[in-house]
Amino acid sequence: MTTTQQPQPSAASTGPTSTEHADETRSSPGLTKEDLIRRWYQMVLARKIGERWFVLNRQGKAPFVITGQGHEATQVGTVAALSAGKDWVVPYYRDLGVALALGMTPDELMLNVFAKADDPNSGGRQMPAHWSHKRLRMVSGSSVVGTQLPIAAGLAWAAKLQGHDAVAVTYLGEGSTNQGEFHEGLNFAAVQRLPLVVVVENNGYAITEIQAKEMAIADVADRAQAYGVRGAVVDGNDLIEVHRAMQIAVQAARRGHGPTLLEAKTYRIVPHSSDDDDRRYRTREELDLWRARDPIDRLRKHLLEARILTSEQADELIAKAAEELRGAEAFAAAAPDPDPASLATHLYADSTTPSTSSIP
Ligand SMILES: Cc1ncc(C[n+]2csc(CCOP(=O)(O)OP(=O)(O)O)c2C)c(N)n1
Ligand SMILES: [Mg+2]
Repeated sequence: MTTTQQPQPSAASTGPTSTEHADETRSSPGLTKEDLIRRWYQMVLARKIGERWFVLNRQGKAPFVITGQGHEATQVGTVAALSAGKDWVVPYYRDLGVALALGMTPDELMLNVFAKADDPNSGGRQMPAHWSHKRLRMVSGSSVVGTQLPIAAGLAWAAKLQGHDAVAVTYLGEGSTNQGEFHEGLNFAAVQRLPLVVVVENNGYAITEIQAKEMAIADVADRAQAYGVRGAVVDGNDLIEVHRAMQIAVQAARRGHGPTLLEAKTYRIVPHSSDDDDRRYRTREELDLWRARDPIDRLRKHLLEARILTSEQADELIAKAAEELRGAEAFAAAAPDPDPASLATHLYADSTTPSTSSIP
């Protein structure tokens, strides 16, 4: 791989400069100091859970894992602009941070990776990271990338028809924006001016393929123009920037101004999944370049410089996250497996004889 093919750090054309990151007054409307601390803690916890999932895989306790280390600012920052439990969320496999920030507990996340009976995502039936949570209005997508777009557009359409104030948000990678469903879903949402926000987590890779091999454009957000919706590019490793852009998109959707295609430039600092060896397609130097732009370190630096947190308090929060994870793992490891007798539950209709009584 040549240097020119490597993904460039942050959104070069639109991303903030490093000087701006040192600005103590940086904030986003609607994010208090307490919110910033809480969201930073969620980023730390999401990172630790993702790291732990990989260890559990290597220990043979989780046959497959897929996580989002590096994407935390995009995932937590977008959720921070949502109304949890009211807005509809259709995530994709990378979105551990979305699930956590929305309200899925560490216990529930660990039940998920161990495929336990009480896993709220699927009762242990789906692969890990195929998110679903009824109370949180998080709707299960499919492993088939891009298919979440029409589902999210449908949810936004239903909310609009029913006169609800809810928006629908869906997440996908940049590679998945080449799928037909992305275009069909976005076009329909644009025509109907649906309350939809499409968040593209652009990490520069679709498994082994770099963006230049996925599409002939630099910014996925340029595709918005073709459908007549707003497009925005944001530095996906900066929680404050992400939140600000997401808040604008969510408000536009709630006010009836239709969809936004929000592209967050970020990077996954782990392999695609536990089945992938990323040393075969990207250099360690490239990884180091992005580790130096770690979204968690970046927000920590801001919190310290703005005197919102001391480094001792930051360390205490990191220790608290480790403790919370340990407790969740112990709880989930001891939880019951699904009853084999329930194997077909939720897979087939309870009755195979269609009732005609309700057909007018
Ligand atoms: C329709 C379809 N084609 C191929 C795959 C295999 N696949 C799973 S993830 C993935 C890469 C998707 O890349 P991107 O959308 O950029 O998301 P990322 O994993 O980088 O976050 C592919 C090709 C799939 N699941 N569905
Ligand atoms: Mg990608």
